[in-house]
Amino acid sequence: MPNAIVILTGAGVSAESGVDTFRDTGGIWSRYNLEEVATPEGFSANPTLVHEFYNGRRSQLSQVEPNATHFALARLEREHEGEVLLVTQNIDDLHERAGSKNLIHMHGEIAKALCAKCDARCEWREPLSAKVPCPSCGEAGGMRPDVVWFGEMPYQMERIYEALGQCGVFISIGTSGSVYPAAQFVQEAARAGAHTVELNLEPSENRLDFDEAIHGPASRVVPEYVELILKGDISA
Ligand code: BV8
Repeated sequence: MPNAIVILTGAGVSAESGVDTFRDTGGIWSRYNLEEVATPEGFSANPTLVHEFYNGRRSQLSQVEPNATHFALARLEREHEGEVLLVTQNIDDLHERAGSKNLIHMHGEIAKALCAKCDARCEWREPLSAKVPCPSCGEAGGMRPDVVWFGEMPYQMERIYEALGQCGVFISIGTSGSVYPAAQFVQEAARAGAHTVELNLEPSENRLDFDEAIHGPASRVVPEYVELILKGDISA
């Protein structure tokens, strides 16, 4: 696919909107035990704790706004002549609120709920608990946030790998490169001959896998890089 661009984003793109990251100082995993709140085993052991963890993050959605990074990526999708696929690890809705449309939430969305009993998904912006009955099957006790926990298969992997195999440029933004399979996307893209770029506050764990890296706050480096692409200085 000529001029196709694949972008991977992580928590760092929402940091300047006031959404906590996971592994920075004071991040989410320094306050919560990942095994207890982001695994199926943790959910079955203590659904109340897991619902409280996600209810807190869901309630934050209405208090935060997209930042310059989200808007720059939506502009790139609108103005770039080739396809731009945005794959995010984030479960917030800031990319879509900034106007991105060709978007995959590979780790799910906190504004959606999933019924473990009937597999129905629905928009959900209210607090969830085991008492909430599923709007589809009416059963209580099965509702969970529609997010991908550790040990679960991320969403739309086939479509992602197909796009990685055909893109001219792969850009990874605001991610520590510590969670798989997302952290391997750069190698998939490089195998297909793409130019690979890391735009991050600091070098990520897989920095050496990238052809190019620009370090600094996303709200500065991403709009600048988008400008270079749209001016034709970076050939996708
Ligand atoms: C899978 C849930 C296989 C939603 C998340 C044992 C069993 C099974 C699997 C494994 C295992 N051991 C290892 C694995 C693989 C595992 C994994 O990778 N573990 C890690 C810990 C080693 N992966 C999985 O389990 C995945 N599934 O492998 O399935 C399978 C096969 C067959 C059948 C079934 C299954 C599932 C992974 C998804 C887990 N869910 N979240 C939620 O609660 O959000 S992952 C979690 O980490 C978040 O989703 C987040 O997106 C993700 C990555 O974190 P980042 O986004 O990178 O955030 P982080 O804080 O780490 O970094 C922020 C970066 O931003 C930093 O670099 C910082 O410098 C930068 N930054 C900060 N501010 C700014 C900035 N940059 C720019 N500007 C700024 N202003």
